[in-house]
Amino acid sequence: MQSDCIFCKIIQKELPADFLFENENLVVFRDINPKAPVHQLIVPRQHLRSINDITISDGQILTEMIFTAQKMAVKLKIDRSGYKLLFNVEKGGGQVIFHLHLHLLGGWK
Ligand code: DGP
Repeated sequence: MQSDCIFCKIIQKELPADFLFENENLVVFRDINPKAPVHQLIVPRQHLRSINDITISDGQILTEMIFTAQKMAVKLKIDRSGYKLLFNVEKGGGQVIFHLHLHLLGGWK
């Protein structure tokens, strides 16, 4: 938990969010500013700043984030029509919240 991190506060339920899934390792909630009909964020409970900060020891959580995205896509029935998974990395890569998260985007007609 990092005290000035919005996503840490959402994970701790100190700030509201529309939760879609959670377990002991990660949470999924709706993006407040959706860029697609489906726009969810898959967020590890552990505070990691960005993809730059991960090491081989974080492999398990990264794998779980991707499998969770796959599972959410099936649940939403967008798995066959298709979707995007996106990590923005640091300011130049469009990252504005510096707590690692995977965007799940889809649902276009
Ligand atoms: P990124 O640019 O990759 O750091 O994406 C951050 C996303 O987080 C952006 O699409 C908007 C979303 N977001 C920012 N603040 C909040 C919030 O307080 N609640 C929710 N649900 N989403 C947020």
